[in-house]
Amino acid sequence: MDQERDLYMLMLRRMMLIREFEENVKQLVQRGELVGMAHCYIGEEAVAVGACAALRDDDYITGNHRSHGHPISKGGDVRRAMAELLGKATGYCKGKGGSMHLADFDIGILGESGIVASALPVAVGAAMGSKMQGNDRVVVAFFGDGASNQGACHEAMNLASIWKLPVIFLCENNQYAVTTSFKDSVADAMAMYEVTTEAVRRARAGEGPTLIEARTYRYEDHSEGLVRILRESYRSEEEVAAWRERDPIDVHSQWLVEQEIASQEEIEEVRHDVAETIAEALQFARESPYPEIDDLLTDMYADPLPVYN
Ligand SMILES: Cc1ncc(C[n+]2csc(CCOP(=O)(O)OP(=O)(O)O)c2C)c(N)n1
Ligand SMILES: [Mg+2]
Repeated sequence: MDQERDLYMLMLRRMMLIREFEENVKQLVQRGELVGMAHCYIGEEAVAVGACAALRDDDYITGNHRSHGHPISKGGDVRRAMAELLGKATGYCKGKGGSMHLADFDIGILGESGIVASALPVAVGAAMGSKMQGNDRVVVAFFGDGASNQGACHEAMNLASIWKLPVIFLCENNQYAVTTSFKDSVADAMAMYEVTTEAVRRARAGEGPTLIEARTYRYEDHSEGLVRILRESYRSEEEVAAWRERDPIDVHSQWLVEQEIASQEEIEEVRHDVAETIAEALQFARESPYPEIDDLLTDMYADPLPVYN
């Protein structure tokens, strides 16, 4: 029970970490301190946190353009993530990747990409690697409802099925691809944990891939700083408010209290601790140096470059 309690409290903590991290990101964009695009995951936290709770450290994940939450759910370091967003040399990709390129091979975070659906074939490749090496590592590929329309998505799923690869395709159906509605839902963290645990069991047992569709919702605009016409043209304030009523952090907190796993005070302690952790990460990122000009091309190409005849 202690182990289970630790896991459920860790899930709460990680959801809160993502929320606090991105509340800061929103402000950094507004102040012009964070340049470029930043796509927030606020409202969707249960999906990544619940799914990653079912994984081991040496299992893999891939993400997309909306992927601050995925590495945090896998146990990533919020300091290195924040530094990467601010373009600092202490960031996950030494400040050269930014918001859409967080990777940490040590804990199975294979990377993310702003090219919609492009990480699905990468996930299938990693799953093929697991199979060829004879280990039982599974891969979770996070992608959106919009990405499900891309050819690369279907090609990746087809190959994974034919080769019975240990990959879980996790579609985060947040109802919209930018402003295009999917129509018509809720992923709570425990439901995600349970369904992913079963998919992981199947994958490790050699039974092949699973497709999970998590119905979820993003509270924020497609990306920070989006022009007004794109903000207001496709959904109503009432729709957003209705989704906020079933907030994943509130749902999980309530469940913890109802099950007598944690008290309200303990939940508030986690919230307080998370706020301190993120504030400290931001300070770390701000105080970190930018990469040196001499390092511009370091890590960009294979070294040595392969020679093809
Ligand atoms: C191949 C490609 N086409 C179009 C885009 C522009 N684009 C960026 S995000 C996005 C919507 C993706 O929607 P979805 O997969 O549902 O993810 P969400 O943003 O909802 O999390 C589009 C069309 C892109 N980055 N890459
Ligand atoms: Mg979407």
